Amino acid sequence: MSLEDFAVSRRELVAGGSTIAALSLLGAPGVEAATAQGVQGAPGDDMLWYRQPAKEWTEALPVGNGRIGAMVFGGVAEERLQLNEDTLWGGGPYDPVNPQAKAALPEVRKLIFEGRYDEAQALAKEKVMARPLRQMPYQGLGDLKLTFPGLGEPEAGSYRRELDIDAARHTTRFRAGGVDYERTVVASPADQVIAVHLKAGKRGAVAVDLGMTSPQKAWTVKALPGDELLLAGTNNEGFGIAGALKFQGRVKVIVGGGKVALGAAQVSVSGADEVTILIAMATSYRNYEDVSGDPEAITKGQIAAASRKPFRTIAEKTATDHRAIYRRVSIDLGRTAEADKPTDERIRGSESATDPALASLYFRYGRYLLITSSRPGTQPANLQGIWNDSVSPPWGSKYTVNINTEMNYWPAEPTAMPEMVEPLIAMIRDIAKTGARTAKSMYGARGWVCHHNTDLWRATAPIDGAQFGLWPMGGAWLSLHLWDRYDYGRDAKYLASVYPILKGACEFFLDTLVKDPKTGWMVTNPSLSPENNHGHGDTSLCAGPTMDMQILRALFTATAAAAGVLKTDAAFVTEIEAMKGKLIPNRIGAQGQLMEWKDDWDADAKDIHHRHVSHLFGLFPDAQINPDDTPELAAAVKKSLEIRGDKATGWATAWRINLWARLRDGDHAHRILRFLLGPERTYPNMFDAHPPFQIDGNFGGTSGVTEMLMQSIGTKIHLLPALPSAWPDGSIRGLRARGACMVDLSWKGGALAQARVVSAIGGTHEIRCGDIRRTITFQPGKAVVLTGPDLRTA
Ligand code: FUC
Repeated sequence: MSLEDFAVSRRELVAGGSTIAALSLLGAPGVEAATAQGVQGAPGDDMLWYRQPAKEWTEALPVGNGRIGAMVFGGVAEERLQLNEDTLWGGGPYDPVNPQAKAALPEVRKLIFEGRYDEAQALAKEKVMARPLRQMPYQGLGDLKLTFPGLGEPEAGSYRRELDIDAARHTTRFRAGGVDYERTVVASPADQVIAVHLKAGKRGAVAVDLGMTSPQKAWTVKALPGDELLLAGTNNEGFGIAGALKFQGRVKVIVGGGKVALGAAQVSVSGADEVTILIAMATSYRNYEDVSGDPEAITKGQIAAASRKPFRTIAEKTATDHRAIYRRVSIDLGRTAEADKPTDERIRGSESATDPALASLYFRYGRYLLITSSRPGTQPANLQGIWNDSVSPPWGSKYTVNINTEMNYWPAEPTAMPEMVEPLIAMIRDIAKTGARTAKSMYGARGWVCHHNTDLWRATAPIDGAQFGLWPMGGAWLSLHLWDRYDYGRDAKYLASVYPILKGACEFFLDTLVKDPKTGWMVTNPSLSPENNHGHGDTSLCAGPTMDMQILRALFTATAAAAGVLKTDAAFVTEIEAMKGKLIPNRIGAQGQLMEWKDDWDADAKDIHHRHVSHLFGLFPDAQINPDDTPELAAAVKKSLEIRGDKATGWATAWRINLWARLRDGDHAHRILRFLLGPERTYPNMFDAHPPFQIDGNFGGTSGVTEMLMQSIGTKIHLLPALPSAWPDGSIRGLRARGACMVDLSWKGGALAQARVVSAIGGTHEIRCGDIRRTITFQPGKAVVLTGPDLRTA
């Protein structure tokens, strides 16, 4: 089956009906085997829990079905559910290419080649950057407020709120006035609603008033017959682009016993035994150029369908659908008594206590967060996944594609969540179209381009300051995820469907790479090494930074490999291979570091501890640099990492973990991981702190733990490449490696105990542990068991 077969239109998605069960086959029968095998750790190890309600948003806990989400505060007398729908962004369809850009670019290029970087930046600011200069922000939809009249303080020690990340369920429990209360929240992918259930240990004890508000500018809320509350509005304008979306949040109250009274904008329940609240949300967004959807019809349909099911059915189906993916992987890094403490206390103790299970919880939570923020048919996970209460969130809560969006998807393939990549692939299909317009009108080039950000409307022109935005590599980097999807799953039909996009990404560079007058290498210009001021002038603008060259090598290599699989385009392959040979190679500078730029400027950079480590892309996520094939370059990367230092923003800290893992220094990676999991980089709700909240660090951290335990590079599978001494005994099951492989492993006393590797399609792989290497030819679907650190086969 191909990914194409699963492409779910937004229409089907919002109409409900789960596609996930079928998707478990996606591109890798190996995934199925993992599902059957999945075993979880000790009870409670899949739990975030607290002894007090959330006060701040970063203490509240996220539920989501990929499309709609809620942050649950767990209040006693008042509960707040902060609500999101993933297509509620500012503005409407727009194309921001600056009409003056094409004419101005030759002069910008010339200034850069002449070393007049500040002048190049000034000209780019005036004539090249997008209009508007900013993209549209992702925004909050509203709040559902539940007020519980007459409810007293909980009895001492009785309060607990928890997020069960295995069942995808939030529960608040407490005892007040001698009565036990329990409130449960789930976000259902099958039923496309958020469902809340309120119950009490005494008949008639549930009383609640419901009201709604929105951070949007234009909205109304009213109570409707049928015990409904309707929040309806239009989205905000953004940077001069008029709002073009209608949205609705529809809430239905279903009571067991008791009475319901409707106010103008309030629904009140009294004397009930139990209450179910269903929340549906939708906008009129259909795709980046079509806003003709009908949120009224969608939310009505969803509420009508979900109302026919008891809460328990919705919650159980939510758990089943979630577990079908979540339970493919299990992890055990050891457990101490720390694991019995509330989650916020454990985060506070990350750097002082011995709590290996905190790292496994972070790993599991990363998988939970991707499953709940990116499902087939939804938008990809943005800078905040889908959880955002603001109308002007940091960096617009968009898709920053000079690292952040890519990092979101790093754990998807290795930790067996290939379906979760579908929204990213769908977005790449879109920006290949909008980016073709940008390539043509801005550069006069074939193919397509996306600069360092995109949004719901798939804008691809360069935004923000030229020193951040004038970077033509975002689309090329994203395209590598198209290849990875194939390389892990090996579905040739899918590959054929994305090949034109890979080819288009290459064509853009065949047309725009220019010869560096000093060296003769072919380089990008204008470009930059994200977003690092090189100190020659006050800018980052330059020609041919190392990262661009590395991304292009990876892109040309992947495209040539894809053409090879599809037996197509031999002449084109010759062309890109030839161009690959003209790119600047990775080089070592005067400090022994990997040079970040065409010139040895690393020591001149304005901030030598800069968060971005763009030029180390070649070691991770790519592998063109690695300790086996390019030991000198790997040593240079190490030097660069030492100069940069370990502490950085959340995502940048997470990247460093992956890099040290690729350098096979598990203890160093682990030290950084403990910092990432500590209170400076992790909020009480375990969301990554850039700061502020940015979800990429969660996903980068999940990937980092994976890279410490298993690395899949080409046809090589490296077991325990960077096992830290802090995790002497443990196991991980259900990981995936390239070539439709699945890997289970366990270790004892810091050495491999047993590994089980199976490839759904067969093929030859080098399995490695320490210095021991075995070349094994696998039969499709037949597992090979390797025992002990010397990889004995039976
Ligand atoms: C890049 C980073 C910032 C931030 C933003 C969303 O621009 O340099 O640190 O993560 O993306």
